[in-house]
Amino acid sequence: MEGLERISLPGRVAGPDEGIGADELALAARNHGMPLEALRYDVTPAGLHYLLIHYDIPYGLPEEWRLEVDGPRGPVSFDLGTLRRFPVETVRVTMECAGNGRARLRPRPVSQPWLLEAVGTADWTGVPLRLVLDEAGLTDPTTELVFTGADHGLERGVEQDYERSLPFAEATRPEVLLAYEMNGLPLPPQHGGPLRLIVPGWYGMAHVKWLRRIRPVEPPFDGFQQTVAYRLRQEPDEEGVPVTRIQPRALLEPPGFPDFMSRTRLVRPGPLTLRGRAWSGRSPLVRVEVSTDDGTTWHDAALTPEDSAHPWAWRSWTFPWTAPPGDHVLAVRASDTSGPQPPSPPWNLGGFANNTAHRVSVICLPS
Ligand SMILES: Nc1nc2c(c(=O)[nH]1)N[C@H]1C(S)=C(S)[C@@H](COP(=O)(O)O)O[C@H]1N2
Ligand SMILES: [Mo]
Repeated sequence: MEGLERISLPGRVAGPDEGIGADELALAARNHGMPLEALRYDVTPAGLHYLLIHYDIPYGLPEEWRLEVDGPRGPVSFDLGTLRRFPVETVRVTMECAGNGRARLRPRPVSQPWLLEAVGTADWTGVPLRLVLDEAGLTDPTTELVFTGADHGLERGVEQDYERSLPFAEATRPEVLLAYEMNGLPLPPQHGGPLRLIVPGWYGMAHVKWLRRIRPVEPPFDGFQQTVAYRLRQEPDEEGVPVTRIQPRALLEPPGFPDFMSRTRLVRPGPLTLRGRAWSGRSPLVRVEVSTDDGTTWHDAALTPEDSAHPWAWRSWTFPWTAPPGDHVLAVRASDTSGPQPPSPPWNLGGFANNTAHRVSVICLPS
């Protein structure tokens, strides 16, 4: 096979005994996850927040950055100084990659091999998108808006700029931001600096980084990241269902201390507090349940009430456990008003939205 053909193959699933390959390792080393002990922070320090970058991080100086908006009277260009003069909003958002949980699927879709660490919560500061759309005269509710990043690459044989669209009604929700700060500092290059889109409640792919252009189109937008990638499908030729909002999930902050290689958790016998975070971008959380017997019995955890100041951020939960010596599998699952996390992984070709319960093996040492 010629080189270009070889790198232009469609997505595939791994064979029954196929381990993570060098290509997946290369992606995993570029796109790091949030170490789960960082679930302890309300706001994830920027360096611990997960990263997902399809192509290269584009080089862009804040003072030279321009956002082009294709308004009905022609293109309008905004520099960062102009964007900073709009009303400023800060929104605390839990962001999760749609591929989180992919590496646990069988068969395993070959791509960025996330276990469960593709999540983070940050304070994003910027201008509500609808104010900028208004200023540019983009007010037609029948349109879809296309957001283009400055990054460029080849993906399954298609050369492209990273582009995603949102229906007008979603794009103009008050919490959608053009963000130029993360956790109170200028947006770092790896997180989309100087300027990115933030779409609270949606999986990561919607939050276009290095945003350089917004244009209206008549729906449906048929870009690669909209119609080829980020669809739930069982077969390659299916139209599929678009990936949109974040499904409910709870994660356990790893208790005790780890074994270096296996990451198995070790705890000492006696009372301890299990703790973690839970979130959903689909509807409000109603409960978090914990199992200390690998999902045979479930018990309600104490879930902190929703903080009205931060409706898009994860919530904490705790559960008291008296660990007896021996081997245990702990599990945790969240429910929102649309239902619980599913008992078995929802398989699809892209490996998206696998939100089965988090299971953690724990060895409780002899007393
Ligand atoms: N321009 C651009 N935007 C992008 C991406 C990208 O590769 N290019 N990756 C998307 C995906 S898949 C995710 S999960 C989030 C990750 O954001 P983070 O790296 O700041 O955590 O960015 C999204 N925005
Ligand atoms: Mo993602």
